[in-house]
Amino acid sequence: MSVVGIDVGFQNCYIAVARSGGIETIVITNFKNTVHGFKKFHGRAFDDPFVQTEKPKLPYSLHKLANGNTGIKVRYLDEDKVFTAEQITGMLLTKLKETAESALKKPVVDCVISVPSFFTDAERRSVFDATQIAGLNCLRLINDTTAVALAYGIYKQDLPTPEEKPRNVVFVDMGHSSFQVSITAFNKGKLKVLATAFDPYLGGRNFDEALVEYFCEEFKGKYKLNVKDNPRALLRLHQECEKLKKLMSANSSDLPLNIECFMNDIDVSSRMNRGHFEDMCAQYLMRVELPVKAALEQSKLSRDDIYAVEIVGGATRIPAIKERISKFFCKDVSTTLNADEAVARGSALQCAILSPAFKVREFSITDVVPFPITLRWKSPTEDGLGECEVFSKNHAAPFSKVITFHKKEPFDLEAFYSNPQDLPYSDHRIGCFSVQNVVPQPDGDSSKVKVKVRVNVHGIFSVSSASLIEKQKGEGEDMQIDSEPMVQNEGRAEDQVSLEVTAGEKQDPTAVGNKPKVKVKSIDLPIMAKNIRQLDSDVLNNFVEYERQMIIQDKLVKEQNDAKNAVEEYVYDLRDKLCGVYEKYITEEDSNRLTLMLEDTENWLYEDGEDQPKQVYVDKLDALKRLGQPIQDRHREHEDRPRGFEELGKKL
Ligand code: ATP
Ligand code: K
Ligand code: MG
Repeated sequence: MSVVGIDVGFQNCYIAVARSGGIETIVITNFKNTVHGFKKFHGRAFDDPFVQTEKPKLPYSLHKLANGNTGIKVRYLDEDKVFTAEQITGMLLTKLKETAESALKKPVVDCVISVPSFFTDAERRSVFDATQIAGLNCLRLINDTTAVALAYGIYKQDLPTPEEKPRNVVFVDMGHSSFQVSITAFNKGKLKVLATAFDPYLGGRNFDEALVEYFCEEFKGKYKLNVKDNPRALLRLHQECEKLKKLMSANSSDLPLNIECFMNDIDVSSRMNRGHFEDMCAQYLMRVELPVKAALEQSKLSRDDIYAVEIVGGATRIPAIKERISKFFCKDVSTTLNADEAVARGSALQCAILSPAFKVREFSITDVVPFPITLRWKSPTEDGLGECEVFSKNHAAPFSKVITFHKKEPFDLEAFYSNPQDLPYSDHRIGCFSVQNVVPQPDGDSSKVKVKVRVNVHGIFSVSSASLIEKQKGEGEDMQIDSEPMVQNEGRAEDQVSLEVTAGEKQDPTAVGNKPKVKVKSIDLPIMAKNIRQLDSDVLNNFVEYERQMIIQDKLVKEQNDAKNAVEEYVYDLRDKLCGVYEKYITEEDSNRLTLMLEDTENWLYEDGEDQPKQVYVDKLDALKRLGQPIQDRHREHEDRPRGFEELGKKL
């Protein structure tokens, strides 16, 4: 079984595999010519402003799904069909999986997939569903910058011991669509993310778009061309601008932009240089400092505490971006890691660590919660609502907490992100978790209900379990329940359980302390999750089945094509040989008859034989071979004869 890491980028995808010799990148895809740019439609409502601004720029159309989410229309088997984001990413992952399998000649099932650190619960659940559709076993959704941190730290021999002051490293990843910063503390055998900050809408594409805008304006005046009305020309301009942007990273002099037959048979040309480009992009360059600054502030470190600033991601090659980061930290940026592959390589390393099938040095990862999470419930207080922030920003994750409620009946816990303005999109709901079967105590009093909330290894939130604590006879009313230091392990990742938080109707300030443990009986309560932004299991199962059918269908289409091509090849091959090497081994009459038949077959392939079941081609090929084979045999016999004599001669 292979152990792989997958970086699904907005523009580029990488798969890396862990082998005994180290990590190797095996698959690289670039979406330019296919459906691309759908990464940010996961968990997004169709009406989301981002979706609406993207819509006109895409080479495919978007549709509102029944649940309000974004559907993507693509052509499949000569038909237009609307797929969910999960299905589209599922198809992409299937392709990556197949490509990796044929490269490795081994099945690929276990994997770790990277996601941006700012991905919300809905986005993570959606990507996770996509992995299921592709038949992958995703051991972890890892944050991009955390994967990079692992790739950086695992081979370092000189990290401080656990007792020493950690080594703090800043990781910066600017890709095509987004910008992420993390600050991570390393000690031997472990890393702890201290803070993450991001601009989910700042990436290389903004710089391409600035150039496109500029040249569209220029060509309007200079050539009277309305480029925006011509999607094909606009796409070409985009590609040329991206090339120009990359050239400007290496070259500060004036550079030409020439596109022949650009539009209406007109050749266009212009020039650009780095200085001008930077002026044009000032509004984007200004935004570079914000997340960098925010991350440093949140980490509570000073610049002097930073050991290195490591940059990855294609867009960090823009000199002005490097300069800004370097200036902020008063330090040169480092490029220790492969800027394009680091995310996939780190993910593969994490997969190797989590997979029981692979032996690798242990390295513990503590990540963070990107956005604070609050629970809300009905309560008979003044405003009728109780509220508690269960995870603060940059809280360690994965992590579980136990909260105690005092309730007489079943209740709902509404989970949402505390600060809607921080989110990459406007919907701050996470879901609603109903704690069921809650009853009062026999004496009519409220029952203590212990609820466990958790952010798991994928960064997904849930109310994971609940139990009702039955009062035992003779126990005092204000009985305290001690926090139970139950440490659960998920995979081999570190998982922690915090002390108890008390929240509920009776606002008793339950001191969490070292009170003696009392014997209690606890009853597990069922939890029903509602409005979770995840596919229902039957919908997911349908998608899994549909994807399986598509894989079978694709295989059938491929086999059919192969069978058809085999007939075509045989026709050409035999016809050539009939006038060549086979000429001596067939009568003229037979040769003419066969040539005619080959011609008929060729015509048939373009007409009735254009689209036939595989077996029809197989039969056709067999029929031709029955005629061709004897000629080939006579030819071979003759060819072999002299050699046969030679062999015989040697023996004699
Ligand atoms: P994301 O991380 O946003 O999902 P991604 O992972 O696909 O996107 P990367 O592959 O890291 O993105 O980077 C692609 C971006 O980097 C593109 O915008 C590309 O034009 C840009 N890029 C690559 N090389 C250079 C260069 N030499 N100079 C400037 N930009 C570059
Ligand atoms: K990438
Ligand atoms: Mg990326």
